[in-house]
Amino acid sequence: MDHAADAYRTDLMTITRFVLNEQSKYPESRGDFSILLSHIVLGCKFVCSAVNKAGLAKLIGLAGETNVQGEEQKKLDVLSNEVFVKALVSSGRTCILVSEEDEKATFVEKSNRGRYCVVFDPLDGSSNIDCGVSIGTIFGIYIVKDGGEPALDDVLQPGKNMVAAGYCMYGSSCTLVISTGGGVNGFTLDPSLGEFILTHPDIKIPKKGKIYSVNEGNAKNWDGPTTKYVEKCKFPKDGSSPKSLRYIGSMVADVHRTLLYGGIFLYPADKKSPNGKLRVLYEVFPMSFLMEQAGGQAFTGKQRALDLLPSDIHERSPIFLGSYDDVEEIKALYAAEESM
Ligand code: AFP
Repeated sequence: MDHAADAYRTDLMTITRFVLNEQSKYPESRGDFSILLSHIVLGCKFVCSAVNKAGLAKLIGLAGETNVQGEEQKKLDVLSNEVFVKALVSSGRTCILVSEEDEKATFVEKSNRGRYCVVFDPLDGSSNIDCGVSIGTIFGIYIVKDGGEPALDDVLQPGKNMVAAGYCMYGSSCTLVISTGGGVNGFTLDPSLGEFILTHPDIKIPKKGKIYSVNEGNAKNWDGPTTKYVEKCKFPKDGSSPKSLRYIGSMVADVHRTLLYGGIFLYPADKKSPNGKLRVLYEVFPMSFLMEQAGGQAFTGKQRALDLLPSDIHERSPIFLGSYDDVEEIKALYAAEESM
């Protein structure tokens, strides 16, 4: 009998234990971040349960409202947003919230205020809800600047200033991936325990991948470097094998696969959408933060994604992220075009 393996299986590293261990490395810590995270975890568990029950509970369907981007909101989006806003406000550790579903930022009442600003997309990939394909929550966390009243400038900061970022994927299992700036760790929800257990410690993205992930339906309108890059993926001239194409259309799922298997995920600019589609604060930044922490790169076509300074809470940006060497190739193509 393998007693060592048994000990491992019974010595569960829950996300709470993991965060408290991390916290103990900073004796001056007041535990605010751990409390905030426990409220985010609660939101993720609630949304996971709602997503799993959606078909049965007839939650699927339009709620008759549209969000900031003019897209139809589904009931699950509305529900997820409400759950996260309430969980974050009630943590008593937040001061500003920016949600994909709300046109304006939420400023938390003074009596309930803390130091953290949370930017999030409560349910990303909502067009995949009705067919049961993986969807997810994405979040990034800033600390409010010192002194004075919290202001929009506290969230209009470059992504490199985030103190933590993560996502929760509601798929065949519920997986929470998070970084507080010291690497990336993945936790899987054990439904029988109701606990997230560390299943993917210290995730590192392969240096080079064999997969590219993009909506090729937009190819007609791409710029030169993107067109050349995808052409290279399909018809490499250096004798290497062509890359495989995988595209789910849920950023969380596409990025999760990229993080684990390597490769590149791109949502480039095109003639119709010169800033791409994905939102800087709660899609591009958190995913770029995770990629860099896992040893990969994230590039906008012009600069390191985490250096971007957003001027609007719902701003969009093109994004190329994934394995270090793959992003290096797209950077070289943009540099070559620039020098022409
Ligand atoms: P929805 O929430 O409207 O499904 O959009 C999902 C998303 O923001 C992101 O999760 C995907 O990566 C991207 O859009 C897919 O966009 P396309 O449908 O244009 O490929």
